[in-house]
Amino acid sequence: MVVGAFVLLAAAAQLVNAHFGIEYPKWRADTLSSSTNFSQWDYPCAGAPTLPDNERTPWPLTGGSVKLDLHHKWTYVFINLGLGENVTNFNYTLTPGLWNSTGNGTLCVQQLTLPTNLPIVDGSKASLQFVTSGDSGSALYNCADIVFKANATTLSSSECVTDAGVKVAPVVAAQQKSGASTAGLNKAMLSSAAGLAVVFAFGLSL
Ligand SMILES: [Cu+2]
Repeated sequence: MVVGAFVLLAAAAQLVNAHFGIEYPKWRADTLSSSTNFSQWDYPCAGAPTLPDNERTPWPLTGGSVKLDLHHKWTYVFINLGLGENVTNFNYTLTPGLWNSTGNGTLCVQQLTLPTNLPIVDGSKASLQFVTSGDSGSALYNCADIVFKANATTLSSSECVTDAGVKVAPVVAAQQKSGASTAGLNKAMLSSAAGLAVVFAFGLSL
């Protein structure tokens, strides 16, 4: 029984630290590391400062790749873009409709679509804000700094692989051109995640 209690405690401790990581573009800091004071609960970027220019990831002017390491059983994901050297306002969304991601593991999207008429040129600096939110409604934050480059490329399809168990779908269907919006809820969203919490806790401890 002592061992059992220990496993439960260890699982609970890991749940607190699970959250998510950014594998691409290079994130500002490893906010999962217990050797730093960054907290993914902190808006807008987990307390991590902007990277120096030579560490910004080059991104194509038509949109680049993102690769996340999701540790939760399911989560809503949204990615915002802010333009400039030292972004405080992430006012462009790159995930219209909001993503519902199920299954934990690697989620890779080879090319995110940029908003139309985005005022960027070769060399424009920008930052990406990654937000995930679960059933409690609280959000987790991480950021990555990029520079738009005419000669930048996306990850290749062999570099950008989503784990078999990970699925993603927009929560709200894209707006129709007629102006009538179809607010369709994703099927996966309707299934309750509450029953999975215990399974998830033990899954993490393995
Ligand atoms: Cu977590």
